[in-house]
Amino acid sequence: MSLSPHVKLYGYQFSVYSWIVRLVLVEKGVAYEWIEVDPFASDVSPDYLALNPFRRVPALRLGDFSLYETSAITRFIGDHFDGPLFRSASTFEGACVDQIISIVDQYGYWPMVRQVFSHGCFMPLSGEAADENEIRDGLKKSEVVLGAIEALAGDDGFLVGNALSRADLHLAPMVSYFTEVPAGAAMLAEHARLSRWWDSIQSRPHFVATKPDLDLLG
Ligand SMILES: N[C@@H](CCC(=O)N[C@@H](CS)C(=O)NCC(=O)O)C(=O)O
Repeated sequence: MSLSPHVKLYGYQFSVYSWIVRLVLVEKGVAYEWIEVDPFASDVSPDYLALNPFRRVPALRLGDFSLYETSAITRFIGDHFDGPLFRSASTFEGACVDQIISIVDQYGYWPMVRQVFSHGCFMPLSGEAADENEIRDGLKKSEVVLGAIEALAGDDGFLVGNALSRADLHLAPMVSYFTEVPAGAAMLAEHARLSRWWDSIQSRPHFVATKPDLDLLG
């Protein structure tokens, strides 16, 4: 009997990008093995750097096949494994999913996560000195991102169309971290459609089950 290779996900427990891939795997019903890699450590192993030379997480491995870059990984999971969820399609909706993922990656991650969340939550909890200027600048840049996605979001509780897509799961972990900071939560509340979306997405059982435990910090 030959066993098919199983998915190995290399990620960091507090990483939003690793969380996105975990979410897509569990929503799709794909079992995986988690391998913890801290990309901020000084001693990231050469074996991991062979998987991702940019020293970022996550990376995925399936037998001899390996992949990094989160949107490529989630597209692969949607298309490779059985079931209709997250199949890519060259339709209007497929393009809108890619558009939101790209906005999140290019304009959202840094201000929402690395400026507002890191300096407003992660660093204080870890006992590191935070910089208020980073929070202020991050909030200003996040406002543009939230405004753009608010204008694109649908009314049915999903960002694109009337069903869960990779776009929802790409944004949700970043909004979760952003709203850990009171000023971030207040900013999200000013966006009616995104607030409704957030209420429904954050109560999904898989979202709750995969949420990093920030109490472990510090
Ligand atoms: N473009 C990458 C970004 C991944 C990324 O930035 N991951 C963060 C953790 S959430 C990381 O590894 N950071 C390490 C660093 O900035 O040195 C992707 O889509 O996977």
